[in-house]
Amino acid sequence: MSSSFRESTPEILHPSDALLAALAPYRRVVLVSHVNPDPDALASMLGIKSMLAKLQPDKTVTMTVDGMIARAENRSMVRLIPLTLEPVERVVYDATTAVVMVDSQPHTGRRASEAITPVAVLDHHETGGNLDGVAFRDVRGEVGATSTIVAEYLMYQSCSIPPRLATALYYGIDSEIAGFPREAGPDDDEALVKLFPIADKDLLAEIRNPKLPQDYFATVQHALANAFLYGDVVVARLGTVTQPDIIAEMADFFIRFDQVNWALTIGSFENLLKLSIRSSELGAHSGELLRAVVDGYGMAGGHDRRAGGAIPMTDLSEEEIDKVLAVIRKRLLEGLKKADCEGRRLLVASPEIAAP
Ligand SMILES: [Mn+2]
Repeated sequence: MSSSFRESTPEILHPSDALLAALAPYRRVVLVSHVNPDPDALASMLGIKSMLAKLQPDKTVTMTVDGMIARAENRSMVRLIPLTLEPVERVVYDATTAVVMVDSQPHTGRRASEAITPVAVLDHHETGGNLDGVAFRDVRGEVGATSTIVAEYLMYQSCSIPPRLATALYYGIDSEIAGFPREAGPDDDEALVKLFPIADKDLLAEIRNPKLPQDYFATVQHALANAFLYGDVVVARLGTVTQPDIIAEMADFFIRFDQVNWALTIGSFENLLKLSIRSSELGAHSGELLRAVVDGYGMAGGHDRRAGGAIPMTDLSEEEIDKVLAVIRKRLLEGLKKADCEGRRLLVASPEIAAP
């Protein structure tokens, strides 16, 4: 295809060509994602960096971390791939810097700062952000992972995908669509099939099975002791957690209970009350439900079967937090038409056996 043909018919440009064109005038690229990035966000950044290293090699490309790498699997991914990440608050921007946002959109409450408008946004979340002023957008709600989009770019651009990059992208997709029912499409499956033969399977196994800190088990204990059932809805309070991703992890845990179709977990981390919701049904519209539940208090968004939200609680006393949580539970149960369900503990306290 000649370049003049491309220029005269921009509508047939592959999105990767359009992204490269949008980034061409800049000397530096800063890759950003959502707070506490997950494997999909991390792999997407690595994939874009790799594509630019081949096709626009004069650029300096920086991958960033907003918040922390929290979950043990994500920490092992960063250590083992390995990934070099700059804390996003330390990055200095100038006129030659293009920000590329992956796995998130501006103004969705999922970033520490919205000060810089990205030149490009690649995402698969159904929760729309504010894309005003964003020159390049590739947002595909039907795709299960942003890494799928990035893998497609690399393959379309004939960029080599070495084993470690393939491992990262494979895990980015697989970890994102691992639940049941699957929120994935044919594009995700095609990417997985193409990446798996190249991926380092031993590295993948090591990333998936990291050692867990004691805090992890303490949170599990706290969650089990403070889980309540309302019909087929389980609501679990996790108290104050030492890493924020465990709130979603515990929602994934509780949704597997065979008596529930909905799980909501709530924990405090730093100055936020964080919520995570799961449904075991397709067509559940979890993101919309959670947005309605936290309306007026905070923000939420996500996918059909899973969503997350956060409520700032800097100025709230314990009493006020309890009041907010009571409203949240009431709204959730009303939204799910379970308002008349009597709450009961998931488990009775288990007796402690004398130490041997
Ligand atoms: Mn994602």
